[in-house]
Amino acid sequence: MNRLTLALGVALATLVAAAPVAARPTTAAATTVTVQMKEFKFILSKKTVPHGTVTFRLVNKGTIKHDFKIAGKKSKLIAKGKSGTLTVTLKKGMYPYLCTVPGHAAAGMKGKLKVT
Ligand SMILES: [Cu+2]
Repeated sequence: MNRLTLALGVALATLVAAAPVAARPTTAAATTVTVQMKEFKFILSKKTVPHGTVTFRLVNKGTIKHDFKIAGKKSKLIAKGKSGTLTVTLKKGMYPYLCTVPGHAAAGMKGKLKVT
């Protein structure tokens, strides 16, 4: 074994040892926020969430269909008594949310979520 082969071997061993560290997931947390929907407001279980993946668990406690839109993503319409989810990745900032059924946001189905 000459010096070059030895150096290559050491470099390879270092790479292999370093690989698991690089493959580790980021520290960004996954958060779930329960959103109660009713006429005409949203009640969120959290008003502030850490940045990262946020799953909104949407529960319609009202009597008509509602949806939930945040950060350009919109859930399907959720019927009375039904639930659904919407998952988004959020960076730091303030994110307005609303129900896109005509008239609902104006009636109160809107708000802002703070992402830290
Ligand atoms: Cu609505």
